[in-house]
Amino acid sequence: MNRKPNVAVVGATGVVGSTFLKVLEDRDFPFENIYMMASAKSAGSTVTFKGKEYVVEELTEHSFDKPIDIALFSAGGSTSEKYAPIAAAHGVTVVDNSSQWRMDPEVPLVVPEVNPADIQWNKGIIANPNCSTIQAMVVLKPLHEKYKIKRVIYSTYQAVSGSGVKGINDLKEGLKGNDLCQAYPHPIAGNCLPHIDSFLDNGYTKEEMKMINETHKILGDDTIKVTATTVRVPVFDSHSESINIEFETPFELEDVRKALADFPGIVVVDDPKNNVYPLAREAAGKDEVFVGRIRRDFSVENGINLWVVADNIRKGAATNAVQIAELLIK
Ligand code: 3JN
Repeated sequence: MNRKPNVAVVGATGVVGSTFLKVLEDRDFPFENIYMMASAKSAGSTVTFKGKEYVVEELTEHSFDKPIDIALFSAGGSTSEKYAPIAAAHGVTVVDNSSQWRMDPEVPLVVPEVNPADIQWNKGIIANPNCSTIQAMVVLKPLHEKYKIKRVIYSTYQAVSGSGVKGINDLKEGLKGNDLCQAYPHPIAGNCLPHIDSFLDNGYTKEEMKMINETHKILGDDTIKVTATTVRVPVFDSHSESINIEFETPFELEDVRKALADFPGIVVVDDPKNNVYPLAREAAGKDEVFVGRIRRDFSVENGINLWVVADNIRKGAATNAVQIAELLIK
């Protein structure tokens, strides 16, 4: 594109939407015009972007009649289901943060450090993966290339910001002794809830199945065996993940460490003797994926354990989407 794009932010008032604005500003994303959109409920409110106030427009079937090049959507699955195809039909490229289109074979599912080339076959919609998947992919990709992954076990420790304002309020109030349960069926303060999104007939939660299915699609390899347990913990920002991996081929720990350190978007934080390992509070507000506790799993052949932390609203959502938009305008 040899001019600056016109951009729409759909869901501009939500937790992810407002972080879209922060990330666009931080990365100095070039734009000609920017339009803030949201459902009727939030329309009319204002948001500040680059020091200027914008009135949030109501998202309607006519929102994309004006010339818009890129729309960043984070307004929930049903909004994406209805409006992403309308936008695409108007020539807009939608980067959608919901799960609505992720597993559609016509829709690329992209982590820019991992499978940037998939952007090229988009038909107007590109899906942003689930936050827990994104940070895992950045770490798995260089290792899958080098040693071929046979099996992965994910155990997640997910921040309440992943549940939006209600999750954040439940924890805030809980820490003051008020057991609010607006986002979760149980108090989150003082608890770990092995329950993210709804339960399916197979006993897994939707969040767990998202991690499994999206791993296959992004790495382009359905033969990898994947299982997951996703857990909500009383942490405000950043998802932490214990990732256990079995490789097809033998490895040296030093080579793994180097492959991770050399990969874009990864910071190795691994000096346990000095109490140095990735921490949720330190990852908050950052765009990288932090990995540490890199150690051999002695219980299997070619096994390894990792601790992986990233800001779920930035790299797990807004930053990844803006990076996709950056590739689009390159
Ligand atoms: O719970 C989290 O930490 C992440 C939540 C993600 C989420 C929440 C509601 C709906 C998603 C998602 O991105 O998969 C969705 C959805 O679009 O299905």
